[in-house]
Amino acid sequence: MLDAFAKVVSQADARGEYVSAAQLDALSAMVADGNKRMDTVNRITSNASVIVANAARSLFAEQPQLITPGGNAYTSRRMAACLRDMEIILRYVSYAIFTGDSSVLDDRCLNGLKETYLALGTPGSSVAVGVQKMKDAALAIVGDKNGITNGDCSAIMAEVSSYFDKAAAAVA
Ligand code: PEB
Repeated sequence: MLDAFAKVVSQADARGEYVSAAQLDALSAMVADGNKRMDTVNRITSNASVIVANAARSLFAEQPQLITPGGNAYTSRRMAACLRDMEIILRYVSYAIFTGDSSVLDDRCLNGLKETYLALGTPGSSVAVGVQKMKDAALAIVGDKNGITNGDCSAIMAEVSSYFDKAAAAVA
């Protein structure tokens, strides 16, 4: 599990080189915008249950076969497993945003997840749709200009998108 700094160090070490000026510039920009990152994580974390519940509701409205008899989220046990999975994925995405690196998401959540869904007979493509819906909800909450200092949040929003996209692509 790496963060943005450890990632740069491991790459530099693999080449036997010092951290480059370009890498220092990139990390310096990341530190300068650190409040945006912390606010982003805080907003997603404080709204996690709403993000999960609304994404799941919307997924089941679009794909009602999941919650009809025989469906992959039919009966409370499977519904609970489904909501739990979405919560787990959102939690690892929040860690990736926090550390500025996707390795925690890759190594501890996405690695083998597609194969797990295949083995379970759970449609990974539906999980991917659920993840995309969590992304839309999270971006709306992160980008909400109310109650926060206004600034350019395009870079952190793009980064947030990339982690959700990565999770969706991993299970689709
Ligand atoms: C991954 N999900 C399930 C299981 C595992 C995971 C390992 C099997 C064990 C269990 O049931 O608990 N666990 C989960 C995860 C990590 C982990 C992400 C990462 C660290 O450790 N059903 C649907 C939707 C979808 C869904 C499409 C969006 O209809 C999910 C939610 N996951 C789902 C369901 C099960 C499951 C298990 C329904 C139960 C499957 C079953 O028992 O039939």
